Amino acid sequence: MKRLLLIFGLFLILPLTTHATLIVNPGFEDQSYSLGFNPGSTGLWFGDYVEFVSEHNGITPYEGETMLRFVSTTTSSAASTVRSDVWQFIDLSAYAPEIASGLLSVQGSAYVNRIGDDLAGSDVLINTMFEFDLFAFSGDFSTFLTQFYAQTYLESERVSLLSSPYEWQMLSFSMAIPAMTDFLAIHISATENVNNYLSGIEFHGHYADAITLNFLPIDPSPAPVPEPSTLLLLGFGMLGLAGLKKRFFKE
Ligand SMILES: [Ca+2]
Ligand SMILES: [Ca+2]
Ligand SMILES: [Ca+2]
Repeated sequence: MKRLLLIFGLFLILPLTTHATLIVNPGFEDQSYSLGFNPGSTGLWFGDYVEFVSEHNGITPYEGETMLRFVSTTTSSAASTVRSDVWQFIDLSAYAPEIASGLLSVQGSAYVNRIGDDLAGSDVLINTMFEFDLFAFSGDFSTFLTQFYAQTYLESERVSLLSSPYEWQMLSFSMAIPAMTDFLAIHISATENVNNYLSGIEFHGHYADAITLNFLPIDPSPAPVPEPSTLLLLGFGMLGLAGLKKRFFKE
């Protein structure tokens, strides 16, 4: 039994260690982009009107030569909504056995930056909000929009930030992958939470770079049952420890 669990454990962890990140083009270095919300492919950024730029408004990419610049809240330069959305689908079919085990978690991180009110011109104030989230879906990614609007996805996790100007700030989350998951959709956005433009350029200097999404393998072997509770804590591993710490000491 012990040996079986060990083999299972290795099987679980081996394919994961070879993947640094699940995101394709994580730093927006490749100009590939699909304008709109039915890209027909995984591993490609898609969504509202954005640009991949080098130095812009005095802000340089967090990493590499280029970064994402949010421009408009829709797929054109004239808009009436409030969020510039960029997505990528992640096909998890290669990890079906591990996902079925229900033991996989992922951790995501993204860097965002923006100009300050000094460059706001007649607008006086610049929008400050960024959001970063992840959705787990069952089924084919062609059902994304239908499922998204019907909120029939399996799980979601969101972090948001009222950002500071001229400073790369990190957003991060972790999420357990539900056992029925077929694909993930990672999403990053800038929101018009201060000035809402109905036409023209909606964001005058809002950027993102270095998006990551990595598996956090959870040790499938059963925790030992020692008497002292401190030893029991060790059995949960680093993830569990961090989670418990948060829960116990945050409030
Ligand atoms: Ca970059
Ligand atoms: Ca939008
Ligand atoms: Ca708008």
